[in-house]
Amino acid sequence: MSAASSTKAPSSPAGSAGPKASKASRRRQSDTDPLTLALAPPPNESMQERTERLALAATAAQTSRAIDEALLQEKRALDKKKEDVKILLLGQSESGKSTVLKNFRLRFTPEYFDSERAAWKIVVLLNLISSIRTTVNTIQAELAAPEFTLVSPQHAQLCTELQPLLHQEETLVSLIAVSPHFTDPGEALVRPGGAWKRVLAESDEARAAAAIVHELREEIEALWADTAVRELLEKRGISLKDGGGYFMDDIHRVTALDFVPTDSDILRARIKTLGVEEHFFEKEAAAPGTKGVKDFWIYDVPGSRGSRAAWIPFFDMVQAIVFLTPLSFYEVLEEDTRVNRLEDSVVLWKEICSNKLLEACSIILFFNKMDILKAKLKAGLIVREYVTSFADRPNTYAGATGYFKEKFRAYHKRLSPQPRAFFYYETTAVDTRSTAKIIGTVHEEIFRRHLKDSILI
Ligand SMILES: Nc1nc2c(ncn2[C@@H]2O[C@H](COP(=O)(O)OP(=O)(O)O)[C@@H](O)[C@H]2O)c(=O)[nH]1
Ligand SMILES: [Mg+2]
Repeated sequence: MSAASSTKAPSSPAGSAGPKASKASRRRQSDTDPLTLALAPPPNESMQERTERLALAATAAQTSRAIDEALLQEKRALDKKKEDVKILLLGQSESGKSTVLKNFRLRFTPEYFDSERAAWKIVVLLNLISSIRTTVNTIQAELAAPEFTLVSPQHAQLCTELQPLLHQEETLVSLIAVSPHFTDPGEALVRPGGAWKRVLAESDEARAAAAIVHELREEIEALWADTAVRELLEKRGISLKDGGGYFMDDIHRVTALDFVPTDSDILRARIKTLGVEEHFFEKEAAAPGTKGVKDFWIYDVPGSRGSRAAWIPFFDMVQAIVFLTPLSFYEVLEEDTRVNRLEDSVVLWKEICSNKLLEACSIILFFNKMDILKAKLKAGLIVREYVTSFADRPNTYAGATGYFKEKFRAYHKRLSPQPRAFFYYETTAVDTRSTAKIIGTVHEEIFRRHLKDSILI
């Protein structure tokens, strides 16, 4: 055995250089590495250039840290949002979803509710002006008819005097509306997110409009007190909706310069939002009776037939659905007058109950607008005339609600993919007191369920 063979260096793979040569090639490689080159100081850098370069690098590092921090916070917020309870409000258009949302605000985040009063004051005035516009248009149409009996030239005069109000409405709506193309004359359709509230609360135009409404309060009162005008509206089958009619009965108060809307006013005030609104309920220490309440989210969605596809993306992220239906078996849908309102609600209810994506979701049924049902029954509404299957059951409030409750309960039981509890409440969402109690119970129910589920997981 030769010594040489025992100390022989392991042979290098063909074509490769020895250890010395490989170090040199690594150095050459790093000299040509674009990153190293980009970071290296330029040749012949002066002291001032060096200071500037290092300062720039420090700023870049700081910016990068700030971005990292922002991303981290965003991720934390997202993680928290994932854990927070999320509630979806569902129901056909006009069922009372947005009104229930305001009840949640009033009950759980009263400070937030308070902070919005200045904006809602202007919405109240917009609703009032909208009713005046409807009335003025009806009078003018009557005046233009070949022979008019109900209105006189004095009414024409009153309409002229009220014109400045209608201009104010146009100005305000143009400030906040999504686009004039989406907007009926005078109807503000706003973008979700609530930026419109700041505009209304802070703009000079809004203050000027409030002053003009105040100046014309006597003319508004004269218009509304006129029996011929009332008769005309009735003859034409026009009811002043969207809260406007409600405020017309309270002109003196709402047109005062120092008018601050009450909770009920805010609940009645209406503004239309385009698309889904996400509302975050952050626990407020000052809110009474909110011990143990955690942050949560509510999604308020549009309810008309054409916009229901927008609900689906929310189905696999919410823990609870509050489903609203007025028992308006005596009405048809605004967007499709061939469809009975209650029938539409039942179809929707069946879809929601049977949806697999929602099988783990609590569904809470609100029979809303019960004040209206009570009033209708009192005025002589006969349920059987609209719903033949009601047959000869007692034509009373308890009779009607009991009957429909069992219908909804039966569908819930039969169609739910897995058994779940049936939660049901009769509500009048414009009555803040009774609704506050119900909302408190519903909230507790949802959180109890959620807590149980998280423990199980
Ligand atoms: N009388 C009465 N009106 C209600 C009730 N709930 C809501 N409203 C009114 O019905 C209209 C439609 O309500 P809204 O909450 O906007 O319905 P949404 O389209 O489902 O969001 C508004 O003018 C509300 O003031 C209720 O329980 N009783
Ligand atoms: Mg709504």
